[in-house]
Amino acid sequence: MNFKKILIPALCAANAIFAATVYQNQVGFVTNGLKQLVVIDGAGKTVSLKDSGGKVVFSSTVPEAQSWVPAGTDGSLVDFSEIKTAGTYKIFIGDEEVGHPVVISNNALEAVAKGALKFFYFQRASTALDEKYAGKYARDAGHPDTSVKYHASTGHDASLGETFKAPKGWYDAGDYGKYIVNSGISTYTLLQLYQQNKAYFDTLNLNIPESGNKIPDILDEIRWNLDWMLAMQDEDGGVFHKLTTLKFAGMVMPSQTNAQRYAIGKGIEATWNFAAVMALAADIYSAFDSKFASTCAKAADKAHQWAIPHAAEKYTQPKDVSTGSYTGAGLWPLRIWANAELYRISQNKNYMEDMHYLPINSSKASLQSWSNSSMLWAFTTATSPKAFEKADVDTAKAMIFRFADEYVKSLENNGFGVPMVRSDFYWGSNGGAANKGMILIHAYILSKDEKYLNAAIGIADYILGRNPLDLSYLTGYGVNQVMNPHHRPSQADEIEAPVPGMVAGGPNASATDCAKSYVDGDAVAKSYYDNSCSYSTNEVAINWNAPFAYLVGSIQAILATGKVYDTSNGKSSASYELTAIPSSKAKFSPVKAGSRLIVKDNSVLLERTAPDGTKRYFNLRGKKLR
Ligand code: 9MR
Repeated sequence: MNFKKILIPALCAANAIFAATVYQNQVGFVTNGLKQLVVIDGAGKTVSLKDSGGKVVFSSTVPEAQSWVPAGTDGSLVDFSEIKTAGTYKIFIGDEEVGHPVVISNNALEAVAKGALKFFYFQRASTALDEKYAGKYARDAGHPDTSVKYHASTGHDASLGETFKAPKGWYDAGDYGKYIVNSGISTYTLLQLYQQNKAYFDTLNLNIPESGNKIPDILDEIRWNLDWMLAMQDEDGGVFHKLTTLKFAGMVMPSQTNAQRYAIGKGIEATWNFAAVMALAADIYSAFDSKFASTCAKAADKAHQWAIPHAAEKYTQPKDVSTGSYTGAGLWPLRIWANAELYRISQNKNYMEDMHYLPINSSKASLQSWSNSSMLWAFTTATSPKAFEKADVDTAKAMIFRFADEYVKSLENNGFGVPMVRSDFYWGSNGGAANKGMILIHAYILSKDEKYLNAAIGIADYILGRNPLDLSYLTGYGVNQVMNPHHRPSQADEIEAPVPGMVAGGPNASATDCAKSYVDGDAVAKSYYDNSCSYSTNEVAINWNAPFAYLVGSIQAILATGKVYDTSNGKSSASYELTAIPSSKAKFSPVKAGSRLIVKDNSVLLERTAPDGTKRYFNLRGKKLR
């Protein structure tokens, strides 16, 4: 028997059990920014970083481990921000090399910011992707959307078989649908990224077909989606909810699908959302294309005119449709957001009046998502103090700091330095994390207090590898990358590596698909499966990439330029004369919130009417009926 053969692997295994582990951002740290890593099982040992010549440039004792509940394991947070020289470093615990190379440079996050933005190019519908821009991911055009039918749910007579054109736009996610509600928040997030970091993005080259046309590439990319959104407005001003097939396509390339595409639904959520986004676009594009900008402003106002008398007309998913529903977005948050954006570009008091049809209450806010836009109202209002009344600006700021302070507080005694809690691990948790980062960046812009910027950096680090799976959730970037996202082109293109620059949805403690057996109640941050069968943990989506691009783009721009958005310039650069029908003149009386007993479907039910007009029914024991 060869004892050596048995002994050596056994010793190595023992070593592996007792060796410390390091989790870290696997992509890079901006030279003048916060730099942290997490050590597991290393308390009391010496952690050091050595430069490429083997010289120790940082050394410290690993502190006591502290808990971070989502990881299910304690960690010791080590801060090596004192290294201010660009380079690539190796991490050692004692004499043992651990973790991954640490890259420090002035533009460490620029590649990921560009990559996350380039994703939107890869998601373009109705065009071929040329090798010049897409490299090996070049593909044929799909979904021209020049012959889109009206589904009966749009209010059009579907039996006439009429079609209309709504090309362009971005595919929503791993599927080929285009959904107004979700593309609206994504577009707004990217517009804000530009608005707040103009100097940086004016010259950032994304290598897209429009590069070099004198318009910043990020705005060219956003325009691709705005053009589609504009085509989704019906003649009466209402906006169709989505443009999809009736069922999801198979796992094929865009050019291989030919099922009929429909405009589906026309509802208040899409219409408010559209109005808000178009109004912000009208401001931003006025500097580059005043005709287009004024088209956006008029479209926003027309949407508003439809919205007021149809304020309770929520989208419901038709029975014959099974693509993403995006139903149930809060109506009050949408309404205040759209009115604020419209007021900001016109100063027309009718919008202000409609924004205040209910008191704006900061305690009603929740983290922004496709289903809740109250923070989008807050971002715009808080950063435009010259455009809004002081009371509203104060409320908006209170909303931002309420969340930002809560996140910063959650970093106390937090072993991973990540401001996320157990309940943050839902479908699209990485998008939620990035959206928290967006709140923190706003708190930083408004206060210049570094604790907010640092907390935001912690979130970027988490997504780029400082997590208990030692995984970079951004395809194409990092040492251990996501390789099998639920993304049709990546699955069908026969290229091993997925399309780069995509943020995977992330751990989901409620996953019920093939990731179910990976759900870990004791370590929710591990409830993830890098397999394309898991749409609930491993799909990609524009509304997750957009806040991630906002987060890393803002951090890079702020640290590299040393400039922070000056909110005293937060007024709109253009002022539009808009019709703005006052809510009082519309044939619509705001509903009174409350409850009453009614007889319905042969039984006595409790009917609850929310302030936005939504009705819900309960039986007398309180069980929700529909
Ligand atoms: O992001 C959406 C998530 O909040 C929902 O829980 C989930 C289930 O309804 O749907 C997600 O959105 C998907 C959409 O319905 C269709 N395109 C892919 C989206 C990302 O998974």
